[in-house]
Amino acid sequence: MKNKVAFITGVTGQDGAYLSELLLKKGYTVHGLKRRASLFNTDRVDHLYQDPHIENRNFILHYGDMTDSTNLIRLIQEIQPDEIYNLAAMSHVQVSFEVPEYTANADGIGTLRILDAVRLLGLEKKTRIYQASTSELYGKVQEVPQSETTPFYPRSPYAVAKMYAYWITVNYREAYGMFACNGILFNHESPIRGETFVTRKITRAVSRIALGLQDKFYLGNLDAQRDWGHAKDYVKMMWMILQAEEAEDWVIATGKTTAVRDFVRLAFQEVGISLEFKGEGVNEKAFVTSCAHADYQLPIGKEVLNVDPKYFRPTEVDLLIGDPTKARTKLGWEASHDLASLVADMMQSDLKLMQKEQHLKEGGYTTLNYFE
Ligand code: NDP
Ligand code: GDR
Repeated sequence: MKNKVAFITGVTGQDGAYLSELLLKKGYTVHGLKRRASLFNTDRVDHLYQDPHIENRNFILHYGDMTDSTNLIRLIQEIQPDEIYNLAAMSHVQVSFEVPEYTANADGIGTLRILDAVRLLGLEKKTRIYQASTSELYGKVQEVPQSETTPFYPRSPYAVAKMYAYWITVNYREAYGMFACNGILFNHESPIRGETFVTRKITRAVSRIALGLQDKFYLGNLDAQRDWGHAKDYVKMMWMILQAEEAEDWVIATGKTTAVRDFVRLAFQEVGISLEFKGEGVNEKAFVTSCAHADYQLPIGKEVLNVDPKYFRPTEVDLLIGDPTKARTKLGWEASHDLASLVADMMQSDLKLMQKEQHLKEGGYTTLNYFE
């Protein structure tokens, strides 16, 4: 049987990298869309890279952009994919307030460009499409836990753009009989999560503080509650959604929620450090109360976290908690990581990374100055 062919937009992102690994293991040929950048931007998939001169490559990257219809049409025509995973997006909620029009173009209209390319090329019956939808669609709390039937109330330009993408996917499915599905995924993290999302920001900072490389760090809203899972579990579900008998929309979540403040506590616990939080709102701070690990000793009472209002969003999503019953019962999806193992995985990885930084610093190699 011929290997299946997948096209992944956003292949250089967190999910794109894990999904590529998964599909390659399943014997797929994987084509990925990458953006041209002035520096290499393929760190997360470099281990999958194959020399373009070898024959029968099964991992191939193409230049392109979600804002460029002609590029997307040409690539889909060349690749003739069995499955498209549309993961590319300007995915940072706070940044979307700074670049709302671009976000609408890449995340909203970008999805239309993919769907319409498939239609235009007459691939409606061949190509199955996964759309990376998000729990941000639920926004202002209408009901908890949030399921496939919970009404949407988006609270950021990112979420509004993703709402267009959600409905245009449903519309193309209904109008043209396409196998196009939304995975409404709740937050999922990993050691390769972007450094400016809150979990990775925390695990990086906690590792650096524990190793004496940093004094303290700053966060925004510590009260926000998120349903955090592991990205490795969630990309499995993306694949399962496209193997289902019928094209449908699916919530993927753990069903448990945790406040940002408690994620901070858990990360510090990984290095044996306990904290006490004092004060409220912008005056809240965290202090060290005990250090149980011989390698990570900080002064008792040391201030390690402050709140900086610059990280507050103009409109916030206060509480996300998903109900994954449909995915569990109809597709048999089970997460293999709980929050504790997610935090442990991220902390182990960041501690290793920061230990390298520590060695470089001790050897006098920390500042790379290209102009010297
Ligand atoms: P990342 O931010 O890690 O990756 C986004 C990817 O999209 C990167 O490869 C990025 O390229 C690419 N990209 C951004 N803009 C464009 C563009 N204009 N043209 C082409 N490529 C572009 O996101 P994740 O991997 O975390 O998320 C994957 C998808 O799932 C996103 O659509 C996100 O919105 C959605 N999502 C994520 C959730 C999560 O918790 N992680 C939850 C729910 C939905 P580059 O590397 O060059 O920046
Ligand atoms: P989110 O993730 O907005 O849920 O979107 P993020 O990690 O950015 O924020 C989660 C919550 O933490 C609060 N917060 C901070 N966030 C950041 N980034 N930096 C901070 O310093 C900070 N302090 C507190 C935020 O206010 C928020 O409440 C992610 C993205 O991956 C989206 O693409 C995806 O659709 C959703 O998850 C589901």
